[in-house]
Amino acid sequence: MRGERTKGKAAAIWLTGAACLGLLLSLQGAAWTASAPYIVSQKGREFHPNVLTIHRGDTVRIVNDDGDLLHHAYVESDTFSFDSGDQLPGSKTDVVFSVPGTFNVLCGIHPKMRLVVTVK
Ligand SMILES: [Cu+2]
Repeated sequence: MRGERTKGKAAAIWLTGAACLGLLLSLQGAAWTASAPYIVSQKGREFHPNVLTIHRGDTVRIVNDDGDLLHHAYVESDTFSFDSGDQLPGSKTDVVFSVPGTFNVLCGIHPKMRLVVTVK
């Protein structure tokens, strides 16, 4: 009798632990989904894609995969500004768009490069 009660308790603790783990994993999954960055390439002196619609708080990861070229992404607007500094070949730059609106991401080195990001 006593032994069975202990067994029941152990099972209850195990189940609670499993439920917590499940909750933790699902929370992590949700966080990962929300923060998974949008990848933008800079190959050929162009942003790919060059038009992007995202949600407020989303991250855009700008990847300089353009051979040995240097890039320098920036945003200049009344409500949101960003400056990557020099983007070395192979480097990745994360931009979190925290403000809704439509923004031009430009390159300080290549004036023809433009990425239009709409933040909802
Ligand atoms: Cu550039």
